[in-house]
Amino acid sequence: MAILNILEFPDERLRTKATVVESVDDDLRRLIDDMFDTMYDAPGIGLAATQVDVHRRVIVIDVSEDKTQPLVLINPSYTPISDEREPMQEGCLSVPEYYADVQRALGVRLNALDRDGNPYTLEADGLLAHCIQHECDHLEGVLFVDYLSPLKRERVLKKMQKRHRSTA
Ligand code: GNR
Ligand code: NI
Repeated sequence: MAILNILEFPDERLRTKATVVESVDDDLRRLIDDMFDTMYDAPGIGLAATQVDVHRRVIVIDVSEDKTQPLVLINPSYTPISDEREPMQEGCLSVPEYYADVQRALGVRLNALDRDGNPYTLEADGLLAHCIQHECDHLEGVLFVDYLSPLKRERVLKKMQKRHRSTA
């Protein structure tokens, strides 16, 4: 059990593209347990390995209010269920204290491996669908602030630079 350090924007390591997990073993399960500890401690509803500087395709999610729906996504991929999109206010543990509306697919069909390495499929909408897309973006080095207008992104950058000056 360990709380891992979460990288913060504009740390360039958040731009790393994660590599495919070849074997789901005890070492990986230890990482997953630490990621859950880190996510619940933060607190957040999802965490991608990229955010803790591990560049492998691993995500943990729990959108429940009482920590009862832990989801493990290894080598995830998804397809939108329809062309419908919806905006939702998003935040990110790597961009603390900043929230903005992001348009994403309303529903997605997810394919991934669970913590035993078994494949599963899941259909999601609402918050879970947004979270899946947000976390899969992290594995590609993409952050939700990338979808904002240049002006808004510049404001986020300034805010984060100020934060890092005062907490360094
Ligand atoms: O805690 C989080 N909340 C959230 C809200 C709306 C859409 C996505 C998220 S994910 C975020 C945690 C995080 O940064 N995961 O990468
Ligand atoms: Ni995030």
